[in-house]
Amino acid sequence: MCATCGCSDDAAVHSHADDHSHAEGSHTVLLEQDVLAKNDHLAGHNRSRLAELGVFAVNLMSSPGAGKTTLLEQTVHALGASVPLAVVEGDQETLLDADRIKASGAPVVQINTGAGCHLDATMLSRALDTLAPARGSVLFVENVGNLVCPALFDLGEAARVVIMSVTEGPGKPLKYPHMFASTDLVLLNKIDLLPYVSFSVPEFLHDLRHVNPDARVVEISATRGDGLDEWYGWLRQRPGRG
Ligand SMILES: Nc1nc2c(ncn2[C@@H]2O[C@H](COP(=O)(O)OP(=O)(O)OP(=O)(O)O)[C@@H](O)[C@H]2O)c(=O)[nH]1
Ligand SMILES: [Zn+2]
Ligand SMILES: [Zn+2]
Ligand SMILES: [Zn+2]
Repeated sequence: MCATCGCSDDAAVHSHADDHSHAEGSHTVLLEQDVLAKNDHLAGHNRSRLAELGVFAVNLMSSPGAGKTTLLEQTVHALGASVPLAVVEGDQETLLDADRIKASGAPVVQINTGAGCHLDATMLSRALDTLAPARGSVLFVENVGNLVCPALFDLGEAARVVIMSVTEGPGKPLKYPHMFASTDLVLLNKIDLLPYVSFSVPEFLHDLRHVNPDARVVEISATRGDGLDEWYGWLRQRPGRG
């Protein structure tokens, strides 16, 4: 995991609305010894909370600039009238992405991670307190642009989506295997630029299959609209880990 990231230093402060209990003293010590174990525990709380609300949470991950916010803007325009949607925006600084989503018409909260390079389950829990997503909604969590540690932090999401753009060059699934191995869906974005960049789709698919034989792949252009109906179809099915 990321050794320099300070985003996971909060004490394990959480209530147990459900029935489970544990000795909070030893519990906290254990969790301090293992940031990921603590995170996984809180992710479990988020998962139960989202399930009780019937909210389908999608953790959207990519390199910076792959097209996450553009895709979300398009999705809000296309589905916002028929499906309740909400968005959590993660960035190190600024409200820029949240302002873009707000302008497209969906409820949104921005989380700034400061020096941190990923979202964790505590941050999502706090965002849920503020956002209070509607029963039955689809909740998009735009993770911090980073192909490394976001893959290690379970947020309690039902499904993971990686956006990879054709401008990023070859070999990404092999160089960042954890990210690509843990995803349910890969959106290969910016295919409108294929004539202008050196990128082989068959080579990408070949590399991806090495680390993840099962992930679904959809080729899209978030700006031009190619493939987006298939993405909306995937969202409507709400496939996930259950
Ligand atoms: N040509 C082309 N450009 C795109 C496409 N999708 C996004 N872009 C452009 O790529 C740039 C980055 O898009 P964003 O949606 O801001 O990317 P992001 O992943 O949200 O970026 P961060 O939040 O900074 O990680 C913008 O200039 C978009 O207009 C696409 O399908 N084709
Ligand atoms: Zn607990
Ligand atoms: Zn963005
Ligand atoms: Zn990190």
